[in-house]
Amino acid sequence: MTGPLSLAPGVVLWKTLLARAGQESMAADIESVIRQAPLFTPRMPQTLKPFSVRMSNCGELGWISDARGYRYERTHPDTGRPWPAIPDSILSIWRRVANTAAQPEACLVNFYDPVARMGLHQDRDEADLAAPIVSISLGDSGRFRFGRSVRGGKTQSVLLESGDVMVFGGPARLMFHGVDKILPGSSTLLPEGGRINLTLRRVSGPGKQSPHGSSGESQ
Ligand code: MD3
Ligand code: FE
Repeated sequence: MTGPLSLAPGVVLWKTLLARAGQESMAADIESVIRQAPLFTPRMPQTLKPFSVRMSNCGELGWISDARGYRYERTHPDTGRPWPAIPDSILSIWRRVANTAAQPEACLVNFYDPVARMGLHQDRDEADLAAPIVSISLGDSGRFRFGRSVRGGKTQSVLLESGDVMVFGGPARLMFHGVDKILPGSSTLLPEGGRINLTLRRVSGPGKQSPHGSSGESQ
């Protein structure tokens, strides 16, 4: 681990923040999450076109996309059960890099097979744009592209490898970003291959310090 690299204002990359043993135990934790909350195939709201990435979630809120739009829900779209808790191995990465006292409310689990990709988009379904987004990569490497806050702005690309952690905050929070390609066979972490990306987010507006027996305020 070489310390944080600043790639652009608000964009920080921690190469190999997780060494192999840490990657292995986090992969086992994610396997358990996926047993409780199976991967589903999200669809574009208007066209119903399936995403090539399959998804699950842990945390109080999970991101889903279907005919009714992009949104956060407390339960799994197929099982109807609440999402499993965010494993401690993942929360401890947030505490190390997010630089905020707030806890993440949502952890999106993206699974990329060798031909999956994610087109350039912004993450703007969250009321709290003050908190950063933290992204953890496991398994095969992915070519990640990010750019300006407007479509058509310049972009740069970076290879995200297993154990890398990225933080996007402040001026980078509404940047366009996506995953151009997966490099099959580039990691031995996941027995069946593929790439897992974990995206940790705050969702509720600032000041809504999630549950712990809170007064029950809602958005
Ligand atoms: C930059 N996932 O799930 S995570 C997503 O690798 C998503 O699976 C990608 O984009 C993946 O929405 C990239 C890194 C990421 C997440 C949020 C961002 C980068 C970001 C928000 C603003 C700028
Ligand atoms: Fe995104």
